[in-house]
Amino acid sequence: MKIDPKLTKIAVCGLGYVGFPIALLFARAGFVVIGVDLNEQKIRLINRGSNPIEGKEPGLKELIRQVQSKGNLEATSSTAAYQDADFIIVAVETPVDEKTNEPGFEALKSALFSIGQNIKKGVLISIESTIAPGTMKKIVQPILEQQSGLVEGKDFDLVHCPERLMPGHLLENINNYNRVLGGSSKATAIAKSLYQKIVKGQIDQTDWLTAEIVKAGENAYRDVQIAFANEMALFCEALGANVWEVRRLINNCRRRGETRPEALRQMHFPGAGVGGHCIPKDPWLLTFGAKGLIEPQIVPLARRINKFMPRHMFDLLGQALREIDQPIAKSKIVVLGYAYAGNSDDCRNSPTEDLLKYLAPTGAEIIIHDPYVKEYKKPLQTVLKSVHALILMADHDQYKKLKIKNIKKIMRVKKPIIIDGRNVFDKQKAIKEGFIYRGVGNI
Ligand code: SAJ
Repeated sequence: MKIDPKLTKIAVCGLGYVGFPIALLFARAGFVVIGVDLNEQKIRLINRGSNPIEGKEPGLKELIRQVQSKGNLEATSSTAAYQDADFIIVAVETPVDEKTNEPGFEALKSALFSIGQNIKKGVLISIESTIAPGTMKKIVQPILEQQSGLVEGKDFDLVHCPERLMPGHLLENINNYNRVLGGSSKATAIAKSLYQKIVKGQIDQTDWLTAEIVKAGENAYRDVQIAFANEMALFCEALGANVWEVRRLINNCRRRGETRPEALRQMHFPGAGVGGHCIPKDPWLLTFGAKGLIEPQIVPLARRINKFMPRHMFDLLGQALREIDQPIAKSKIVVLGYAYAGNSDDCRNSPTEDLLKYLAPTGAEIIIHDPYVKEYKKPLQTVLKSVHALILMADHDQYKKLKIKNIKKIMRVKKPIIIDGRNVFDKQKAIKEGFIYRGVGNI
């Protein structure tokens, strides 16, 4: 289908780390783009050409400048923006409840109500949010039809094109990653012509349900892979082996008869926990989709193992303190890394938040450091002074550059402790310098 950007209006619902870059890229491609968000502050920032997204995003500032000069992107809180849109892209959050691990889809439903009440015949709507299998059929289509009085497939088209973005690589991901596009053949053909204006990756057409399962499933798969690495770390601790050497040797073996490098096994990294906006949530979206139909085993178990790792860090600390009869209540402990991953400022679902819940009631003096998080940016030299133990939670480059000898000097305690959640420090060097060292999978 031929789409002339100059004559086509796109509305983007939700201007977060998914919607805002998408809006920019379609605007740069020449479309008239109107972004809709509830957050007035974000709207003001975008309309004056500022960047509402925290953290380093290569190319984003330049893209904002290009679009600002073209003047074809506007942000608003008014849902009337949907009225004459030819395409509407929905990129709102789909969190799961901390206690029930179930999604409420409040933001999605509210967006769909507003969109349904304002759409015109002939519009195509693409849901980019990650959703539980069955959501397109059970929630998205019914709300849009009820609110608009239109019939999906006849009066408007509806597709599911799940986002595949990683903070810190947003534009690169949108431009280059392959996409899954679920919907009827007519709808996906139209949507594909639209997405090809900004996506160089392959666009795989399928149905709604398959697209829903693919996105939630690919992240559940990653969570299971990480959980396997974490359980291997627990095996190695119990048996007195070094999981990092075990991992190296496992990954140095190809499947029988294989010669391709990608055939090497890919045991993931054990660590202090699994955070972020996707991996801790998407497995629960997958299981929610099959609720009452099957009793999943591996996916919930992987979540439990990964969720346990911050507790395990706390247990390793307890073991080390007991070894030197240092009461935790009288200890000064520094936590290195508040962000959920190395060299990121993103703190969503950070494993450190779980660790702090275990540390808080002990009475210990807790100091948090993170070079990427405003409130925890203090200089390391001051933070490490007269500290009994350091717990490494995120492998920021700054920590990898630390010299064990210097750390010992600054900590100025007889038997300092290192609890290494990301295999950043060299265990032998640490022990030689007089540290008590406990690494995940290498104690
Ligand atoms: N982690 C481990 N061990 C590993 C890998 C990660 O403990 O071997 C931890 C990290 O420290 C972090 C968490 O898991 O706390 C998540 O890390 P991640 O690298 O998966 O980062 P995310 O959350 O940004 O993952 C996203 C996902 N992309 C989407 O949902 C679209 C994921 O599917 C991608 O595989 C990942 O980006 C990527 O590598 O691109």
